[in-house]
Amino acid sequence: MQKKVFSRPEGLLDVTTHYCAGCTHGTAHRLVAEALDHFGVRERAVGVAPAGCSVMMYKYFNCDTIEAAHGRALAVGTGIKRARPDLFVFTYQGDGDLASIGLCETMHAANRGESISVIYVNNAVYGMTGGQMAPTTLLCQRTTTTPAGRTVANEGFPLKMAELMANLEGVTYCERAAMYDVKQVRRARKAIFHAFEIQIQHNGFGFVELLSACPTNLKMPPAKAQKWVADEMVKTFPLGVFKDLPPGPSPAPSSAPAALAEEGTAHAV
Ligand SMILES: Cc1ncc(C[n+]2csc(CCOP(=O)(O)OP(=O)(O)O)c2C)c(N)n1
Ligand code: SF4
Repeated sequence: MQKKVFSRPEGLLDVTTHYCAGCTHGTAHRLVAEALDHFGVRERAVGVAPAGCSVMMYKYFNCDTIEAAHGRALAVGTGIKRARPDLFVFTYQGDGDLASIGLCETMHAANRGESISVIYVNNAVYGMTGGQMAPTTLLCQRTTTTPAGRTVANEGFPLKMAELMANLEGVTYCERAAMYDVKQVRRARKAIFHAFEIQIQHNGFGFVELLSACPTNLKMPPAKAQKWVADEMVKTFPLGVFKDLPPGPSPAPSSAPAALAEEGTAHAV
């Protein structure tokens, strides 16, 4: 009998995605779906979708999903997790969504140590809207809004989210991985699995930044775009684990504060 070595995870629906050829959103989706399967949380999982190329992830993931206004995935995720601590909540966000318009929500949810797993796909541009500069655009990188290349004087430095998140006390685990070759995909998979574990076993906030390729807006063929991630992006965004706290008492609120949970004790002010 032939041994089955590759199949579609249950966490992914059997549909064709709209992603461009060589876009690593598809790879990231598969890794998240594998983690949903592995931990058996698919039926109690809620994925919070961003505005961006992955806005239609509800068409691809075989679990409940909800759409947040641009950048507000972690605010929406906080509401879900606090109302229903039994659910498994993950956000899936691009760099424009998480690190630009949603930076405030991102930092505060992390600082509160919400029990949520964050998948942050950093492709150094605004993909969906046609390749404008993102907070993560590299210095000298040409985009439609930095046609001569990003400069420190005009646009400041690329924002390093994994480094920022690691400094927040509420964050339990934070890693930056990539997906430009098989070895890196395996590392990214491990990182996503660990972030899920941090929520499932320790009620903690886990953050995984995934360096990703947007061949369309880089105007490169897929293989060249992957090489660009490996050769150029990694210089600015070094890969590795930035924080991984040992299991301990969770800093995260697991439910609504007791005073508010008891009927009649909450007062309008
Ligand atoms: C309030 C608001 N402002 C702006 C937009 C337009 N918009 C949609 S997606 C996007 C950027 C997405 O870029 P990113 O998060 O990096 O995701 P990618 O498409 O690269 O995966 C912007 C600016 C919007 N939908 N809503
Ligand atoms: S525009 Fe870029 S990020 Fe969006 S689907 Fe295409 S390759 Fe992926």
